[in-house]
Amino acid sequence: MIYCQDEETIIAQCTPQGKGAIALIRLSGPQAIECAAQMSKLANGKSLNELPTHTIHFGWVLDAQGSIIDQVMFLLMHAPRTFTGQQVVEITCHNNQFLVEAIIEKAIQLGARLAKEGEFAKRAYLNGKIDLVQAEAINELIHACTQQALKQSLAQVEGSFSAWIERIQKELFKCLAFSDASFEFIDEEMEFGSLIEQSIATILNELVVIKKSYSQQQRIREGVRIALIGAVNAGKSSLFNALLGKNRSIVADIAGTTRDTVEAGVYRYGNYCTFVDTAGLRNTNDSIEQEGIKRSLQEAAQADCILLVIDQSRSMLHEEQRVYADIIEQNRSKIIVVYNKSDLPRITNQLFDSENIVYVSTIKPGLVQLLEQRLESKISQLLKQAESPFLLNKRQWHLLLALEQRLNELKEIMQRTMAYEIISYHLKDALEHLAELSGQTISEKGMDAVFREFCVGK
Ligand SMILES: Nc1nc2c(ncn2[C@@H]2O[C@H](COP(=O)(O)OP(=O)(O)OP(=O)(O)O)[C@@H](O)[C@H]2O)c(=O)[nH]1
Ligand SMILES: [Mg+2]
Repeated sequence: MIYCQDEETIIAQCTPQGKGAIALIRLSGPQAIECAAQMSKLANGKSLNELPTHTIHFGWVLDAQGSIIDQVMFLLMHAPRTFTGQQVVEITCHNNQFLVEAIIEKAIQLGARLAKEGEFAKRAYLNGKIDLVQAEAINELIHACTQQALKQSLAQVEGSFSAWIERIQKELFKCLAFSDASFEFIDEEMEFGSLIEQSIATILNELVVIKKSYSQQQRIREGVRIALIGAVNAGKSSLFNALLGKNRSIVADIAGTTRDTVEAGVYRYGNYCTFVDTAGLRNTNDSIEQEGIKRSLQEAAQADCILLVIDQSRSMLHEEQRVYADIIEQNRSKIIVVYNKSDLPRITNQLFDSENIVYVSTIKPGLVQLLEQRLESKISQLLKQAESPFLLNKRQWHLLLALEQRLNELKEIMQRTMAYEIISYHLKDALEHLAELSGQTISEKGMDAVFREFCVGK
């Protein structure tokens, strides 16, 4: 454990900037309490220097002339039982940017410096309060856009992934012990070999499960993307507005009203959903409209879910039928066919399986709700597919791939030879990868790359 005794004292606002009732400012470092003591006056007449740890005090932050900057609460925490493992004072003040800045400025005058991105978490990691995987999970937790991401990142903050790494580490150490022991116990060589092979096979199976859903985890992380596509005038923008509950996109009975994609995000069904309205599909010589249509098709390809909106009150052109059939064919698992304008008599032939069609009308609100129910179940189905024991980031993903590659190599080697020097060498190599995953051996550069992802104040 590296204890950051020589670190400077750092300060930052931990709550987001902007108006609100209160803001939280955190000071961490060897001089944190001294610094807070010098800039404060407490209602109990005492100094923060002389008070016991993990106590809260009402008081004021004072400027150089001794005038009050703000009325605040001080949360006093002595090392090492703090988030960073250092001396920490958290100041809860009124959330006005001038006040927050004046308090931070005062601390800087007294010797603190502004914290960099993720610096508090980095100190927590360096002081052994959390491992790297937990630090990354804290960042995920802050940015979680779906309930599932929140649940999984919270579990990772609590150490679920770290516990998995530790278990695999133990298993590999056990293999290494068998491998090394076989130098001395030649008679047991075969038995040791098969024990190692069994362990490697079990770990590889676990890796397959963890890896399986990685490509779909983006949805868990960032929410789902729902694109509305279809012919001009089908009512895509009307539906987009109805789903959002606000008039975000322009609606008109002029074909080709929407010429570029318009997107808006909302929290719905426990997830962050980005709805994307697109330019209507039709044959046109207008180059701007053509570009819009190209973008619509790109959106459809990228979306997690497509609402193919069809005006059921008019007949469908042959060309249209062909385009829709293609879109459905290519996106079968993620499409919902929406027959809009069902307040009007139905003219369009039922082209598709009836269970895939939802009849809506944007001027009859109850009918949009039917689509919302369908969407909700589609999204939960999509997120279920993406479920995995852990939520991995790119760094962890690449290290797991490297680990898998090494274990596969080892498996192959063991089929050819039982040369234990070689087996031990590969096991040590795999263990090094695991150590890098949990941050036990990560380089300064790698560590900086991890914490740069964090915001200031975390
Ligand atoms: N009767 C009826 N009219 C609708 C309904 N939904 C939309 N409309 C009308 O259909 C016309 C086209 O609606 P938009 O929402 O602009 O259609 P769009 O698909 O976005 O059209 P483009 O942007 O041109 O591709 C407007 O006059 C709407 O008022 C509906 O459910 N019933
Ligand atoms: Mg439109």
